[in-house]
Amino acid sequence: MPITRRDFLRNVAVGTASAAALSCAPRRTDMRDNSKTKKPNIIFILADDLGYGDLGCYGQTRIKTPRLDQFAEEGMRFTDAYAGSTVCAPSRCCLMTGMHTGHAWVRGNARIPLRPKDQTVAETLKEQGYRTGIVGKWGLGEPDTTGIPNRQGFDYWFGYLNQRHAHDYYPDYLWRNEERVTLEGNLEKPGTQYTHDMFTEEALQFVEESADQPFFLYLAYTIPHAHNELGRKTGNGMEVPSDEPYTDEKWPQAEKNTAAMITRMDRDVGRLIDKLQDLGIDENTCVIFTSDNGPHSEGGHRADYFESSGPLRGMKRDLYEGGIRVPTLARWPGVVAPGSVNAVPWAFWDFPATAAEIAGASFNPEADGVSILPALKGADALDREYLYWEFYERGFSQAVRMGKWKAVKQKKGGERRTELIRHGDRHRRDKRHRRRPSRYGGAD
Ligand SMILES: [Ca+2]
Repeated sequence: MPITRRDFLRNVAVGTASAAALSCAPRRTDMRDNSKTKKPNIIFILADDLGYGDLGCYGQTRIKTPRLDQFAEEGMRFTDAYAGSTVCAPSRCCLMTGMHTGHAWVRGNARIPLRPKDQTVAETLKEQGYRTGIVGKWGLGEPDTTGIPNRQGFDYWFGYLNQRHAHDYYPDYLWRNEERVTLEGNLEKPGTQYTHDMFTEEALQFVEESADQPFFLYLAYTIPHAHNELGRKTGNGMEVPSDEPYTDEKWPQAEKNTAAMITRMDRDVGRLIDKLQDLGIDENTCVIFTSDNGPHSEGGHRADYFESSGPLRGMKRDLYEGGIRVPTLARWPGVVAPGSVNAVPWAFWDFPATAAEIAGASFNPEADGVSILPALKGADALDREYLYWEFYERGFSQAVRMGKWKAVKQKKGGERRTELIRHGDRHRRDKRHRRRPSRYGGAD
């Protein structure tokens, strides 16, 4: 049918309108350009009891972690990054307040809430105009105490307050800000709402809602921590909706589940990176991924089954390297060089000073940490003398790392003894873990 003059003009008008609409639409490149004028976003992703050897990019051969391996290729892999402590609560206190365990308010897994006077990284970032959110496991304040996230600088909070509660991957309730939220699905049919999956959805939503302003997201996953109470009852406390892709492996069920948990988390970290790219804020977002302490032998899982400590001696609750040195990756396109490896020693109490510097501010001058922003940009040394840890379970123990040296003081054979260890030396006498090539970082 021949086109009429009127049709022609209408088509042109629609076309023009469409072109105008298209030119106004926030294309990804425009958003990226705009995003560079904003303060950088910060996302800190914390795994729970993930060992130095649990990721492919740290030498793991059986547990599949393609997205975190890609994360390492696109960013920086630290060989000598340390957790705040060898168990959950003190490690998280160091991360939030910038103090090492010789100064931190929370130094053990007791139910001690943070106080109003404890300055947190979230408070500093909030003062700098950041929207601050935490999703996952907190562990630094029970209900109605001064320690809950909303009273420690977080605008938004969803997850477990209590660490023991966090053992259960299918609980009856969680907390959203100061409100207790019933998980109806788990009440009606136990095993319906897997909290890790809920945390991922919450994190994706938080990022989406915060994309047009600077934000700080602390995503504290509980994978691969054991559900210890379930483990004592059934022998398998490694809770996961599916053991895929390991169903057909000839491994004990708890090990298949452990591997499936880590691979599930790997997938979800990948989804979060994809979300940053889809929103066009990838290049204005610093993402750090790490673990709160070394691997465990709990819930039917054994730390040595997949050699979760890699080449390091010890595991969770040790101040040897396997208890505190953790897999740590940083990704920030345009700032962190892709595929870089950095051996500079740093620890959780450096995070607040780092986040503050990224935001153009400074952190509590009484804190112990220093900013690792120079290391993120490629520096191989930081201006500090030593790193220090102390730990109160199984008797009082201490550790210090200075340059190439590490000392561990602990009770052995009824008396407290100090071992001086040259960093990078192999521990041939320790038969608990087989040796691995040093390219994945030296043994302690
Ligand atoms: Ca932990």
